[in-house]
Amino acid sequence: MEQQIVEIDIRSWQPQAADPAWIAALEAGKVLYFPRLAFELKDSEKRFLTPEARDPKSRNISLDAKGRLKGAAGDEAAQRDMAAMVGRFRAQAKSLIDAILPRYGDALRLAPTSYRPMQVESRAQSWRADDKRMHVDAFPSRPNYGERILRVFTNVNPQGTPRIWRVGEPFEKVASQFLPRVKPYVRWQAKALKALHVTKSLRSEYDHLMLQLHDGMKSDMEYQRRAEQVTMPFPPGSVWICFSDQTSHAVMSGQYMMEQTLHLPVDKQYDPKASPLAILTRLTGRALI
Ligand SMILES: O=C(O)CCC(=O)C(=O)O
Ligand SMILES: [Fe+2]
Repeated sequence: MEQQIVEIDIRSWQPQAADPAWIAALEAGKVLYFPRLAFELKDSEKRFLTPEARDPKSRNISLDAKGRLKGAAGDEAAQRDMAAMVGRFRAQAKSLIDAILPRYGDALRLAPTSYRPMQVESRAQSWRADDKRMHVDAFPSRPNYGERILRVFTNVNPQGTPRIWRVGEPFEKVASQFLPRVKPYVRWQAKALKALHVTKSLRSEYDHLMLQLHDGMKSDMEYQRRAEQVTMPFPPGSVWICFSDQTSHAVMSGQYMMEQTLHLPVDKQYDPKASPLAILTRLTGRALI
């Protein structure tokens, strides 16, 4: 298989370099990996390196686009300090994206920043929610009509434990295997889901197909074993970026990670033809949004 992970030796969150080869690789669905780019925790923030940082009633800790921290445990002062830590990662992730992908610029829409202090391998989940199975990201309740999901990850584990991912085959290969098996899109069903508030807007055929790929991949254990893939341990002190709606990925183990999600309209990509929307439109031969 063609190399799915591209290593980049920059050490600054505001690098001077923007390399067209990195841009093309990212938009082709590869993972950009920065082995020597660390998100530094202040000494006073190391107290948050415990699963107890999370409110047990929440799945995740996140800082929303308005700067409100959700899902955190602790008193007001602790929550303020945690919001500052997550907010600093947000600023650094954003400055990295701005530096290496200058044309995305103002077209990027900031989504929540998450801090994930839980151990991956000890979490029991339904197959559909289980990110230990390779998948492309697709969200059931929020149709996005082809808008991209760009994510910046960093491992902040203090014990040297890597975050181990599997990275699968290119999107077009995934899509061409699963499209023949997808359930057809039914418009009245999409309307019913909206009326019942299962979705926040009408689920487009694109969104339907992306969910079918997500579910098709995760529910097929034979595919999980047999599909071409590489296992990649991301060590603490490293960063990796991918379009998670395009890159087939799974997380196998690890603990303490931060992640920034950004959304990008397809037409603001350097090469919109590389997008899942363009690929699925070409493979199905019809308009999907
Ligand atoms: O926890 C991780 O490292 C990644 C999980 C995942 O699949 C995702 O965030 O989309
Ligand atoms: Fe994912």
